[in-house]
Amino acid sequence: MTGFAEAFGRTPDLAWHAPGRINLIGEHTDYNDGFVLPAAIPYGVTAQVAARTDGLVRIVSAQLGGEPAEIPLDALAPGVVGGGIAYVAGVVWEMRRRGLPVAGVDIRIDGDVPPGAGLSSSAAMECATATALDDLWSLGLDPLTLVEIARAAENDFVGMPCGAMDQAASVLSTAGHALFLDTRAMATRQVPIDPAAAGLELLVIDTRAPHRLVDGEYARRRRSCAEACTALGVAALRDLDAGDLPRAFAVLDPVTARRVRHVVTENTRVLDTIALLDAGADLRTLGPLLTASHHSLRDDYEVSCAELDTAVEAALAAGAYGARMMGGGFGGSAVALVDAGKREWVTHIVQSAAERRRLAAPEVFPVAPAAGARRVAV
Ligand code: GAF
Repeated sequence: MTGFAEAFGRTPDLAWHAPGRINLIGEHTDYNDGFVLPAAIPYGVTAQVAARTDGLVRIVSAQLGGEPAEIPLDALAPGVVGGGIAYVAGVVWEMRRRGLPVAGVDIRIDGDVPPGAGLSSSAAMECATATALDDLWSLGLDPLTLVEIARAAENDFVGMPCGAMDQAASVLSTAGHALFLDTRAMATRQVPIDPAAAGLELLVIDTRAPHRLVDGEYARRRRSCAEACTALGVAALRDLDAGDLPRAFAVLDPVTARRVRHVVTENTRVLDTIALLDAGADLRTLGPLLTASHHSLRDDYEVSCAELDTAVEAALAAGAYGARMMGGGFGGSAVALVDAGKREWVTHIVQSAAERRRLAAPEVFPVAPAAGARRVAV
């Protein structure tokens, strides 16, 4: 693994760590002005940075290895670099695009978010870079601006049209809380959640399913939502509620109407979850909402896959109170709410189910809501 000194022949000036995330509920709602409830996880990315005076941006990744990528600031443009490095370079590019006083810099990225698990390793890379550069250049940017910079890097430099959930979770989360985010107002509230105190655990089930067509299908879902808005005369699907669904099914083709139904019902499920948490309800009562979210993503939004469905069904059969796929879909991870003492049993049942269907063996591990981006020792 390449260290900073080995890569650049000098020591870093400072370092920031930004976490990946789980999402309790609120899937494919963030680009529809809707509600989400993610939480940071104790896995993430650290960006070590050191200022340069020659206008050169050098980037190295501990995981990718190899020689640092070297790009003169003036040459930074979408398409110039690819792979994992693009999430980092994109942040520098976006800061420059905003007219911020960007200079040359050496950046080393090191992360422990399982790659391809749908736990937002890319947002963690962007947010670690954005927060470290904000500090290095004393930009004084507020956290929401850092979220927007990270998201813009992914949208406009990398070319992935994501919403703001992952970057918001990475920057704004606090330990022991889920982050309730209204993506229209970009208003947030920290919602205390303590599964351990209730004898429960949130288990991540990384299906290790290879992502298939994720980006293309994601963009297609976004287009369907935009087309539905035009046809129904609303600014965003957030503006619809259950009473509008009969009209959606009358006006739209059946597939697009089902996409709309997912977004409308998912927003309601997030608000119902928040209501339960605010009322101090037993966390077990969240379970049916999580499972209903999965069914809606599977049947109406059609972003699940055999691996995710198998994981969710097996976790429920093993006694989970609720389980659902997370993130964009077509692979990645599910989350299950289980009795803490049942972790090994659930793992066994989930792995056996995958084996019976000749699917990759899932990795199962617990996560507790962790802190958002923070400065760490170099
Ligand atoms: C991916 C995206 F990056 C998020 O913005 C969000 O849309 C999610 O898929 C689906 O809820 O993680």
